[in-house]
Amino acid sequence: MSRSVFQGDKEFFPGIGKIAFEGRESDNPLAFKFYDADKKVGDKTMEEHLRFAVCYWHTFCAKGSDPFGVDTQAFAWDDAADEMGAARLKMDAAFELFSKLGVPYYCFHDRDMAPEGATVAESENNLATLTELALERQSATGLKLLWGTANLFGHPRYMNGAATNPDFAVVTHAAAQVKAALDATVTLGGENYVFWGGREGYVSLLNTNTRREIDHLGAFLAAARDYGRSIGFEGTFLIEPKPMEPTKHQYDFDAQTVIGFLRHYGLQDDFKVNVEANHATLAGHSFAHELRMCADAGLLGSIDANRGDPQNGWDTDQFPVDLYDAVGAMQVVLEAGGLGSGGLNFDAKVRRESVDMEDIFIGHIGGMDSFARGLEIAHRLITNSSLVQQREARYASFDDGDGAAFERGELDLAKLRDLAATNGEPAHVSGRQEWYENLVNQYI
Ligand code: XLS
Ligand code: NI
Ligand code: NI
Repeated sequence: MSRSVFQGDKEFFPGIGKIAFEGRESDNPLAFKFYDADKKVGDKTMEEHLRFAVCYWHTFCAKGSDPFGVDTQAFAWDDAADEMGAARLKMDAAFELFSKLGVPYYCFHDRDMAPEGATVAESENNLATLTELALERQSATGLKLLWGTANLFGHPRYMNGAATNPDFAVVTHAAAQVKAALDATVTLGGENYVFWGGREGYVSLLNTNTRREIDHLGAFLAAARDYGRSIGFEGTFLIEPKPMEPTKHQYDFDAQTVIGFLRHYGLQDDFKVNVEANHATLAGHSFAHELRMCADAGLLGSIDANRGDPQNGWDTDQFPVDLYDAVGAMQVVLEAGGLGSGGLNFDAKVRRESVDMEDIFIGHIGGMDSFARGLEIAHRLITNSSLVQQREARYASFDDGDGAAFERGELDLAKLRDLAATNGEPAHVSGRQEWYENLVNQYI
């Protein structure tokens, strides 16, 4: 194992070297079976298509606690004299893991990377100090920042919301955090900046003025956009929809809600959507549905790749291993022309019972292999099968004549009525869902 892949004085994942592609016959759990970074799929390599990122929070901060029990995992990087010392060790561990896994990107919340201080200024200094260190690590390893964000849900001050808090004083603290997190993101060359509004919603209508709260969110995001642009942020702002948890009803419920919100507040030229698989299913949608809604609107920004548990109704944030889902997602991404400046961020954590350090690697390897397969299968499905042509052929009646005139908005309701009367009962045309389903399975 070469020492060049880790950065600090201490190796946090001893015995694990750079993860290599060994192919599907390999029985090495610490090797890729399908993700071969340089392999071409169509005109781009797997690495260029998939743009994988590791998240700081689950991977280096969450230690297996749940509402019923304390941490089950122990991390050597927590073993420091003070919080700033622990934050430095955590960064060493993070860049060691990123490099060994061979992902091109990472993502973080301000508070994952640097501890909150006693004052706004102290918090800003802590983050600026760790940002300098991250910048050094990035230039030493070639790692890049997919997105930064601010944790506007953990501190008790945000219990009634951050940008949508009924108390203006809290809104100003949220703004201070976003300003500092934007500064850090720009310093680190982040390609996107995310807003996930865990507390931006309400628990009871009885004590909530939803109209004012949603207006405040619009004003807050516009201010963040203006500040970001003023300091040279050229990337994409992203909203990450989630219907609930922790707040009972969140204002960024699902993709369609966010798309409508962005257009209503005139934010659609700077903001796109970050779709998380587990949030899609919490909202009663499929992962592919949410991606498709964003792609149709030209607002597909990035992806938080994970999965929920079909029998559980919460954000379990498991590593994505469902091939059918990965194929469905990659089909939408490929048809949309790729992820642009977005990527596939593993917003996922190993289970509370997975307490070995190598489990973190195995989880990520499984997710990367699943999306590599999803990419190859979806690419073949689109280029070799007639799926796309068959789907488009269902709409052929709009391609010319009266159908095309209707699409152009040229036929009024009375004219449409006359066409129905003249042309009689339409033929029953099969939707052939089973044919499509069998085709996908054939390609898998
Ligand atoms: C929580 C969200 C969160 C965002 C970043 O459910 O997924 O992790 O991705 O704030
Ligand atoms: Ni997420
Ligand atoms: Ni989530």
